[in-house]
Amino acid sequence: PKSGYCSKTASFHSLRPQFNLPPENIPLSVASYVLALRSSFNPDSTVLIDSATGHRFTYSDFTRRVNSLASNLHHVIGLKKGDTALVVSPNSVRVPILYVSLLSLGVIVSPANPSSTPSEISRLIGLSKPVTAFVTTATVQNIPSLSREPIVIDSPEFESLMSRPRQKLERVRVSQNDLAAVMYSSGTTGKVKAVMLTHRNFIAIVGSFPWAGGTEGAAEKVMLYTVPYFHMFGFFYCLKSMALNETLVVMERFDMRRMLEAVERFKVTHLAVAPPVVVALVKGGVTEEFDLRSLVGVTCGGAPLGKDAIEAFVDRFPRAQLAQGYGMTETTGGGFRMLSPEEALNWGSCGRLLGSCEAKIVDPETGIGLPPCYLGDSEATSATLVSDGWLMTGDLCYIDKEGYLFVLDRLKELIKYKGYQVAPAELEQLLQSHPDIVDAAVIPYPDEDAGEIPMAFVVKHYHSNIDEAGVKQFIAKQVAPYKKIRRLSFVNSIPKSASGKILRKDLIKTALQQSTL
Ligand code: 4UU
Repeated sequence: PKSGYCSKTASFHSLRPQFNLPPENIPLSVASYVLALRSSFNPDSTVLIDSATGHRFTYSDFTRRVNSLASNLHHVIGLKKGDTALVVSPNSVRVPILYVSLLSLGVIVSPANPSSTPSEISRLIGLSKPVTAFVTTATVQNIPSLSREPIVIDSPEFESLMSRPRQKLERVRVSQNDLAAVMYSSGTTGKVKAVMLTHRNFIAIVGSFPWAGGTEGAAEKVMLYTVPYFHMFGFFYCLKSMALNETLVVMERFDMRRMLEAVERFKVTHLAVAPPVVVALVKGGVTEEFDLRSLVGVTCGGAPLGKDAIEAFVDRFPRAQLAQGYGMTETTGGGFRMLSPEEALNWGSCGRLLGSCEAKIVDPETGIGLPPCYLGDSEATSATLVSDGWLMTGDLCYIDKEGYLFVLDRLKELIKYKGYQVAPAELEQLLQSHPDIVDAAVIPYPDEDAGEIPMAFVVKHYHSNIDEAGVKQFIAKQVAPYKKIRRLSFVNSIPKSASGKILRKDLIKTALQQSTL
């Protein structure tokens, strides 16, 4: 059938050409896989451009640094296969070089948000048990002591680790089923979890871009990703760009004006962004000051993109294709994407299944597989569960007859602030730790710029005179800025189900009613 739906298994198969994974028993790290694909292209092609300095790294510069760094990390620093390394850095040209080096050694990469507080980092370390951390001069003070000293990557010492190998490195045998990365996600419930992803997971995702290893579509693509490389979207996109002969323009911190300057200066052809950047691009006149004619594609994902933003974008940038992608940390970023101009015309959808993926739409209450076009039950509860090898996304979706995915709602307890995950349960626990707070609930509140902001409902002690600013500050001191509580309402009680579960949908309704009064 057109949609790829198979009634026998109640699952959807990709409509794209099937991608053949390398045989499982061949040792292959995703680093070797990426470099092998790239090596079929011109060695003088540019892999990275530092947007701040304009410095370019050709493929030969890049591989020289990767090899030198890998050798020194092994021989000088003592990292070895199976070790885990935390990486706490904003985007920089050093990050992709570090990722590929670590992956080639079989060292497990564990990237964390550089805006995390020391207590947040400690929690992550408790899960992933890294032997060392790669940090920057700005993040080093947030790292508790580990068995090895942290390595500061914006330092002259790191530069020298990248520039000369002390000793030749024997090729490390990495099996495809070895862990490549441990990334953090709250999944469908509140607690942060360490997601284990193998080299084969990444090979399957990178290799399922249809032009992998071929020349078609690989010409002269200049990419700029505002999405952070520590998040799955940015992480696997870096690997994909390195593999597919693309040039990656690297910007340390998002700034609209600097991004547009970089598009003009480096003739950027594609952007990968979260929805707030699309909203900002169509708002305000700043885009008019720049020559953006090089731009032919914008990929957006990580959170829902509103219909208004899509229409305004198509109006403002008629030459640029706006393509959506849907994925999760738990799926190695895999899932649904738009990969052609024809697919991108399907506004509001997230595209079609990647060649290496399969999907099932199940009734959230019964778990029974549903055919195309069925809409689920929005009253249902969500639970993360992996049964029969399937991963529960916690999203309310349907797939239409042409195989396009539409995301209607999120059933799981997750707030997406500018595409970043904020777990309500984490904030609720912090709120409840305040001596003046009796009970609390946190919900996503719609916001034009951020998509959603964390909003708290707080029941305070009858004798307490703590105010809104006091509560907000109490939380702000303990969490990364993107998790801050940005809206708050004091209430007498938190609505709960008979089993004690917070009735979030009721609170969301209350919040929206309050705002329209
Ligand atoms: C509505 O956000 C991500 C991954 C994003 C991604 C990956 C590959 C984007 C484009 C791409 O090509 O991962 P997490 O783990 O931070 O969050 C996953 C959740 C999903 O379950 C869903 O609720 O983020 C939400 N989400 C989306 N929602 C992700 N993409 C979309 C989307 N529309 N396009």
